[in-house]
Amino acid sequence: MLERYLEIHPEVDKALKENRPVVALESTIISHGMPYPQNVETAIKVEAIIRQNGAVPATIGIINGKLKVGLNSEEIEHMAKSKDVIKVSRRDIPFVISKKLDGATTVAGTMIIANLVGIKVFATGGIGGVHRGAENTFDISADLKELANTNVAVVCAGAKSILDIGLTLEYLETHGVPVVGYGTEEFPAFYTRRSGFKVDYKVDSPKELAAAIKAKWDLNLEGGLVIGNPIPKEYEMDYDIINKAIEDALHESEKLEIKGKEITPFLLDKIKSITSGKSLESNIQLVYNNAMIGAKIALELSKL
Ligand code: PSU
Ligand code: MN
Repeated sequence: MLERYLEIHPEVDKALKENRPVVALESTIISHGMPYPQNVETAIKVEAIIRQNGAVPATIGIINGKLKVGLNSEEIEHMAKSKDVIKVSRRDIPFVISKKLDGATTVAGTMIIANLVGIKVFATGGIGGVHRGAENTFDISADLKELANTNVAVVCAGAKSILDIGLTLEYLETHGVPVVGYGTEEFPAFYTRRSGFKVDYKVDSPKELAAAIKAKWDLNLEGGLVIGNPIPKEYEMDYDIINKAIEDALHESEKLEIKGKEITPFLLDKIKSITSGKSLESNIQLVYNNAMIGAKIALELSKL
């Protein structure tokens, strides 16, 4: 029945059948998270990093209504260039299928499709969360509810302060989603290694993490995990500079009344302009770092 909707790349399919490590990657980061051509370059290099670390990459997206697990390089190029690719979260999937559209999957969308085919580890940049001012706007990313329900471990560089990091962590706590620090006691804030908020557990090796992930799902403790992997020191941004840029970008979005799914892409683009591209360079580097750790976790999990 699922075959009707899914197209799994032969290399990914083979790896899954042989229980070899596979790492899922999202496509919203390509189509709505970074400009062309840095988006394609990043997407291609991320796949190479995953291979170098012993796993098979599976970039996930929707092409012509088919759920694709493992986009090829032309498909990645298409996601990166086309203006007609829809940002796809949970609610969008049925309609992008029925209307045979192209869709770039968010963290939530990617988790759903990864879970359908049994991919357990997913590497990305940052997760969506509770937006600042959510007490008025109700803007809480569907990524959080997906993390509550869907069994995929998400390696990210934390949450940006375009979000309310404290409320995001509260939401995850309520829904029983473990928030783990990879080599850190503090939840990272994407562009910076520190956020001022503690993680639930610090882990120091992929092996230790794999054991916890296995225990969680062996016991049917449904849902994902957030693995916060701080940006490497050399690419970290200055705390005050990035937070000023974020404040300015937020002001601009309020002035222009940007809402709903447009807001995260709008803010990312604004922050990039305000920092003259520095935030983009940091963003790219933290994704590489997450791909490496994601591959190592997938490798350890495949041994258990
Ligand atoms: N954060 C980033 N880059 C991104 C996103 C978030 O630094 O590209 C994307 C991810 O796909 C994430 C989505 O799942 O934005 C969240 O969007 P929303 O807040 O509309 O749920
Ligand atoms: Mn939202």
